[in-house]
Amino acid sequence: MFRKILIANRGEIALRIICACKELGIPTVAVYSQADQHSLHVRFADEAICIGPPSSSDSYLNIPAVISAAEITNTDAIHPGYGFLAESAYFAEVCEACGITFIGPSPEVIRMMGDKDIARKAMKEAGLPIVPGTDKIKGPFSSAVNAADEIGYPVIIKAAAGGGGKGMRIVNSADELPNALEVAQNEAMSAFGAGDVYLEKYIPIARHIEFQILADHEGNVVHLGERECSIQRRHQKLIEESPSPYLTPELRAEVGRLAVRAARTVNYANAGTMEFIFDGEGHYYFIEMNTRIQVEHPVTELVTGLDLVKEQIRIANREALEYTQEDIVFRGNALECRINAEFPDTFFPSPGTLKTFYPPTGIGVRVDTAAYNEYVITPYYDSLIAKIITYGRNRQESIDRMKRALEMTVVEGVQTTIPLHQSILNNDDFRAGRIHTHFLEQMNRNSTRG
Ligand code: MV4
Repeated sequence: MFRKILIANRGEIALRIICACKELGIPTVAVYSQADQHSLHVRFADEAICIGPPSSSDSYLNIPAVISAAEITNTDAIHPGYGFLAESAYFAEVCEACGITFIGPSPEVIRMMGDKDIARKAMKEAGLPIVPGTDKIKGPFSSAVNAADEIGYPVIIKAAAGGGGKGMRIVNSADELPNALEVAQNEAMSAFGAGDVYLEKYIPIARHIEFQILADHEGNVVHLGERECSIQRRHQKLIEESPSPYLTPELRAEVGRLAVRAARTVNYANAGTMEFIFDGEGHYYFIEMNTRIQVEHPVTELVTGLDLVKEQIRIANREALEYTQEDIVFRGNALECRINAEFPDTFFPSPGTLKTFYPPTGIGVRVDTAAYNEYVITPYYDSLIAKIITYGRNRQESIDRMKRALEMTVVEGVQTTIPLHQSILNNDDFRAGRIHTHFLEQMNRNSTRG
């Protein structure tokens, strides 16, 4: 097993990785920015090294600083968590060149999945259905207009280097398309340093459902079912759950089999997620693959009983999966509410000091957080305060537990998403499982109408 693992991250996910390392008996190294010197990941790791000033680009994204911390501490593996360097193929290459194991897939597969247009083609090749669409738009916009006519409006422009909704733009007619393409390319260029965009048919009312897979270096691959992630604001997920109220056991097995086959085709090794759009008429389409551990991984852990972070570490250590698909049992229902420091109406961040922080406890409740009383939410990083995850024998029970858990949560000093979560949990459509990509807009329309 690894001598020592450096955690190239902060906040709740850094603590989550420390939990896994402690249980596996592996010493840990925390890295932290000057803004994070009083953080719990610094306190709970066996060693801690400051890697720079508060801004992410000078610290958590600073590859030479992270690698130096690993060398100084004689670390032989790095876990990147999510965000920051987690999907940097270049960082994975630098780790490899320095003789440090990157706890994630190969640089080649990160690079392939990081280009959404290439990922689409690779997954199509591997047998997954993809949304009708185009390659990267090259040359005059007239060719894009012709392609869009063929696909049929509405179409959606997506940045090839994007993902997670960044740089997306919906286009309803041919006369809007040239201008929208220009704007999208410029946006993509300034956000990602690459202006390439492609088109897909836009599925207006859809469900966003992702499949979790685990794959080792020997070609063993299992799927761990799905997470329903349709409830988002500004393309940030708000609530996730497993299983999806939409999927039958048959459909789950069908899509799961395809996801497993696709992962094997690209020689994937790590935890990974295939995102799909379901159109509500029996069709589903692959849209992108995430090559990291995700924020919402706990709901899958609760319904499968597996520890996904430990599995990532074992896989990176070239151990074989200890189970096959038949051993994976889905039991009960889990729900995750992301508690962010933000204004409930505008979704703008609300940084500040948590004057009181009392997380909920009790049966069926898990809280992943790095917050405490007097913890400061800075404007430098994302505004996540805590993930509250509830588990129940069925969806009704995990919803009931979530409602009481939110009532028994105290966050004073900043505005939070808790009131928004409470209105969602009380919404009849949500409770009936009638959720889709425009659920929040619809809920807000209905409530302002009275
Ligand atoms: C789509 C889509 C409909 N049609 N692609 C959003 C996040 C990114 N990972 C992919 N996303 C979507 N891609 C096609 N071809 C719908 C979404 C989507 C969404 C869109 C608008 C408003 C909310 C949304 C929530 C989840 C997914």
